[in-house]
Amino acid sequence: MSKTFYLTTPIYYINSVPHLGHAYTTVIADAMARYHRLAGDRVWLLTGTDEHGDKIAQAAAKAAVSPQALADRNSAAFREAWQRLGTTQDDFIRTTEGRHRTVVQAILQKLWDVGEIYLGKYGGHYCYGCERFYTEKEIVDGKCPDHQTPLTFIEEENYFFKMSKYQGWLIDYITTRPDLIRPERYRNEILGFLRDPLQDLSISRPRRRLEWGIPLPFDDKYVTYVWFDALINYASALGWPDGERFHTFWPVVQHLIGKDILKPHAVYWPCMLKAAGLDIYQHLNVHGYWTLGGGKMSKSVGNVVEAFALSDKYGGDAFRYFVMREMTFGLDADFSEEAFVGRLNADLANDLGNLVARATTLIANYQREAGPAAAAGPDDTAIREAAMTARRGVEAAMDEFAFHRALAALWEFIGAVNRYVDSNQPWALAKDPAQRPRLDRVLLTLAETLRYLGVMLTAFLPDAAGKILAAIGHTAAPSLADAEIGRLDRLPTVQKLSGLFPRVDTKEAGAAPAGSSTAAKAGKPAQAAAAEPAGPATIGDFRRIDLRVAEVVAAEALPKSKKLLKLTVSLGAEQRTILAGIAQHYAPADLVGKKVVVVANLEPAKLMGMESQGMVLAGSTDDDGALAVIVLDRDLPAGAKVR
Ligand code: ME8
Repeated sequence: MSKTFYLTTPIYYINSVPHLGHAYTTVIADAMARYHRLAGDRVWLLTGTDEHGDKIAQAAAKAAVSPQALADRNSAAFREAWQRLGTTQDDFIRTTEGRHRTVVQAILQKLWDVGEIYLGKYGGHYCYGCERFYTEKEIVDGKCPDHQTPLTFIEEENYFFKMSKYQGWLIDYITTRPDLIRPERYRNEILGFLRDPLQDLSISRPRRRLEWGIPLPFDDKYVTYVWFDALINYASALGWPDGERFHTFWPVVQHLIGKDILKPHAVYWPCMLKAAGLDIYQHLNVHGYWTLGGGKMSKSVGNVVEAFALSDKYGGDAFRYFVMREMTFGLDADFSEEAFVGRLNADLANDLGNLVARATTLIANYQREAGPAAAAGPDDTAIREAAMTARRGVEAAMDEFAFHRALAALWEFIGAVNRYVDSNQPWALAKDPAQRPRLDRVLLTLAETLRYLGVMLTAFLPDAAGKILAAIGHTAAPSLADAEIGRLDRLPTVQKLSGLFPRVDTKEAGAAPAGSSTAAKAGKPAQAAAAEPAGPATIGDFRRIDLRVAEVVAAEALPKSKKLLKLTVSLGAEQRTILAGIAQHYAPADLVGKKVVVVANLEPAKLMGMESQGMVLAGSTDDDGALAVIVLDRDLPAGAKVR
């Protein structure tokens, strides 16, 4: 049965233009919405812009334009940004729209009528950047803890929402719903905050000080406090109180926010909803902050990564993959172009891109003579099971917004399929007519793997997924129900698909203008520069090194060493023992049968009391320690020279 799913992003302030942080939230919201559509759910994805308040009025004054003109211009910039990133929101709300203003005023009137709002006096330290008062306890060195700018003491008569009376109810509501605010660290943070007495919330600003806002319906000398106005967008966009859309989607509403706006969403908003008689959201999903070189990136500090330049340069899918894979949902992560390119090369170009190129090429090359396939053997069954495991992993991870875990589960599967190709060697099967049915089974398994990946990747890498599905002639709309292996008994016609994610030369990336030399800003040397050899190598230097293809015939872990694996390799005419420092990256069984490249004329070395007679070539990254052994992408006899 299809379910309904309603997800919102924050509505972004239009005093600045979109940056990486905004792009991150919107992209992961988009991936989540796509994922639910793939599962057949009825989905509504909302984003928009937050256009009232001091901050906007001040930015407009500074730019010598009217607040409305600034709002129009910058709201359009957000809209265009999402168009460039290809996100699929169903609605984009602006808080200056009539449909929103009407609802804010109706809710205010309702609360006023039932005595939830009163006129009172308040004096406090106010931050214009945050649009809020700070308590003595929160102030750091007399400054805003967020912006590090001086606060202004303001005393004035204002309207207050009786939030304090909801404290007990709110604590109880959160305590009895363990996954209301998630991940748990943010739930704990809010429960901690609620140990101190909760104050009433000032919900108005006098018009003599601020004109730019929604007038209070019961006193037009005041405009509505911007947070009270903004939060209501989630309901006004659905047509509260009685739109069809409201009835369909409100019962399942989930919010996605960054940790900076936890308090308004976890404290003010549920109290407002309760007072207005609306259901509380199902989940508040909170992500961490992107930093640059460990420092804060948004709001006060201007060093913002050009997310769009990176996305244009390396492709929208690469950008989506990086931000979803790199950040553990809920925690902070550091952004750098090197890490971006590292993941692009390792996970996208190498693991996924190569698999797609290999599988489509093999099928395209051999599909003409295809006949009835042999029955599925243990290897094929293992792939089918790995696919099911990965799908279950994705489903469980996506239930909790754990994008990083969903992708890790899929890449585990991609690794298994790459090993399946290595060990089944379809190119070798093709040489022996008696093996033709087995070859056809391998090709069928690969074709199904491509369909599976094309479907499963739709939410994460929509462009690449579309290309994979097109290459195998899958024209139906992708559906999670098709992410299953073991259904086909005939090969589909497949087009070769190579270069899905071209590798990025890290030398070029280091000097790249896009991302505005994030590495340099972050105070880190570009990786390419650090890896540069002392001087140019001559062809003569290179020829002195005897590189050979070697087949790993046996591999074992050494109980006393965490790092070394003992490999027995065949160079055709001879066998050698090589101790390779790859135990943290490979299980011995993963290597047996692989054709690798070794340095055959390396001076033997004694390690752990054994002689190592050569060296296995592997690529690795300095920063996150990823490592991959170099293997051949086509079969060659052991002992063949590598030049
Ligand atoms: O707060 N890392 O708008 P805003 C990750 N209008 N995400 C980041 C980020 C970073 N460094 N910087 C910003 C507002 N974000 C209010 C919201 S909602 C009713 C009103 C993202 O333009 C993250 O989603 O300051 C954060 O919560 C949001 O942008 C804040 O956007």
